[in-house]
Amino acid sequence: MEPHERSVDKAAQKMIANMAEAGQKNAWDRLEAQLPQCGFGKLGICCRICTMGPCRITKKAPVGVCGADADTIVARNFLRAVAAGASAHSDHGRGVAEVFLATAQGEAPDYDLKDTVKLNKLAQELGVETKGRSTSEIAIDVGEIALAEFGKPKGNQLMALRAPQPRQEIWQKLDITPRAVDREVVEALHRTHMGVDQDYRNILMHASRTALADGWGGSMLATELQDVLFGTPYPGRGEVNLGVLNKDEVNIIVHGHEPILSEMIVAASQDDELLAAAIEAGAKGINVAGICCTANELLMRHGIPIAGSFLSQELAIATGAIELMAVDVQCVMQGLAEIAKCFHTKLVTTADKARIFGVEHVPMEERTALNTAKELVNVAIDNYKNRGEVDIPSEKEKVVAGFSHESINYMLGGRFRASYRPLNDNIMNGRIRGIAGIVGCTNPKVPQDFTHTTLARELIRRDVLVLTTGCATIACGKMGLANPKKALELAGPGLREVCEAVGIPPVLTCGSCVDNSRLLVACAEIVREGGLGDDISELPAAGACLESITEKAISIGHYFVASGMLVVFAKELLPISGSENVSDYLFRGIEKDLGGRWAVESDPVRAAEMILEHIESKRDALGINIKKRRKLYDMEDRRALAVE
Ligand code: NFS
Ligand code: SF4
Repeated sequence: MEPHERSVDKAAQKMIANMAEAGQKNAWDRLEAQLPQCGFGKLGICCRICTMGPCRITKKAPVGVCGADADTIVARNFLRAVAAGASAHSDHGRGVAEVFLATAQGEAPDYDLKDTVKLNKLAQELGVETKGRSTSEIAIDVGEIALAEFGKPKGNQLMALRAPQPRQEIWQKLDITPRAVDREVVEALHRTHMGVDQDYRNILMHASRTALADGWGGSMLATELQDVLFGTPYPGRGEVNLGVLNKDEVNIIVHGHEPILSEMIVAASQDDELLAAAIEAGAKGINVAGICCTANELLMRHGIPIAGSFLSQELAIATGAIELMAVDVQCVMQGLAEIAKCFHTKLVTTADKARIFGVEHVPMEERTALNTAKELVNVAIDNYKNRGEVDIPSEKEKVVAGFSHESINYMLGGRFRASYRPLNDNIMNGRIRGIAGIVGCTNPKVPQDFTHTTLARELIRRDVLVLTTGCATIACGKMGLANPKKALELAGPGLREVCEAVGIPPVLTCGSCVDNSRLLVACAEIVREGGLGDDISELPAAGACLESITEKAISIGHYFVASGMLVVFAKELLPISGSENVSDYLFRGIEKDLGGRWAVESDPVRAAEMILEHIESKRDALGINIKKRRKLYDMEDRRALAVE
């Protein structure tokens, strides 16, 4: 496959070509080596959860050894994916809660609580007394309650109380209000064990509950606590793409998901002594850049540049310009170890739960975080002298990032009367047709960045405001869609007018994948603001992830669906088509239960049309599509009015 068939990003194309020339392998090559991939896996109809199997569903053998049919197997695989995704987000959240609590207790001296306004708001929501109490007293209580949310034996997720009342009632009626994350995930594994839950509808109902425990629990807590610890994002400038690497500086890449690591490396990189050491080593400075969601976290809060998304991790090393790549958890390819061997790049794992065989491990602990980060920066500086040839693509694009729920609110309503009113009004008057979230990954099965960015362009052209997170954000950033000047040119007249008046771009970069919880909060607040129905399912809004790869993406998709939204995935990336019943439920039946539904469409233009059609049908249902015609009354009309 040619580089341009693998990615639409010029910088990536160049590195893919370079790697091919040097005989180095990347994810695209490994995908080719895997072809043809297992058709049963794609359809979701293979089961290996017991040793009577593995079983695969065929015409000749329509059930497994235990008698499980395609519906059960597909539903079980789906629930297991949701459970794994929810676990990943929530374990990240729990890690943040632990550092948060340690910080409040004075046991993590290198961290502090940056946003005390948000802390107090959160405290009130969680029922923690704030009057007459010190920040650390409040934070200890908040930290303890938050930590308990992950594993408490009784009760429901407290964050779920943020959902609109009718939404909560729907969940109650179906008995799927999410309990502690641990409980939902353990129950998911229990139900999907051999010989337990064998009614696909019942299995999928628990998938909804587990996903909700992620969105309105683990992920939301991760976002909230990170904002208090590291600061709530406000819009600022940054740059995205491999061109942010600097030929004359010590380049450090932070890759993974938890800002617990990356925040400290950023702090260490600004240390005067280390800067002096870098200069002594012949470099002009220290350049930290991010990859994957940790990059989004840093860009959102500090304007730290992003080198690339998931599929650019190997390409970044192939520039020859990376002295150190420090990784923590999630979306880190084992293939990095191989490519790092071809260059001077030092690859280091930092999370005890995520090590790579043969790669040096430097554990990051909350008590000694800054020191460890400084050690790592030192390793990078020492490694500068070992650089060989460097070939950095020139591409980089300006972005404005940092759209948290709070900052969108302020930008719309002004600092003193923060509100979504102007947004609601402009949706009601039709200048903005609706809202779409474009989220998720980059998958080598799809040309990198193509579908995310095409979909974004098609939507803003149709006056739909786009919110992005995860690697989709990075894709949009690279293609100029998070650059207000360029993106406004592409926006439809109504959207453009509103964006210009309020001073926001038509594509809002909202952060990492746990920050999809910001989109849930925003939806709940838009409903609360009034005029667009009483529940999230009434909003003219939808979500899409056309380049998904991970189980996390399935969990995210499903919590949006279970929150009342339409979610569009690429057909070949949602492994459910082996069961007509499961597909029929997730594409249609679930809407009657939860107001949201899944859809599949791999073509981004058609996906945009599908989303717009959905948005217009919601607008019709809200009655905001009826054009009020100005009527000129004649005498007869007036008389008629008088009679009435
Ligand atoms: Ni989300 Fe982030 Fe990227 Fe996909 Fe991976 S980095 S958590 S899963 S690949 S968007
Ligand atoms: Fe086969 Fe049933 Fe065992 Fe799955 S649980 S591997 S379908 S026998």
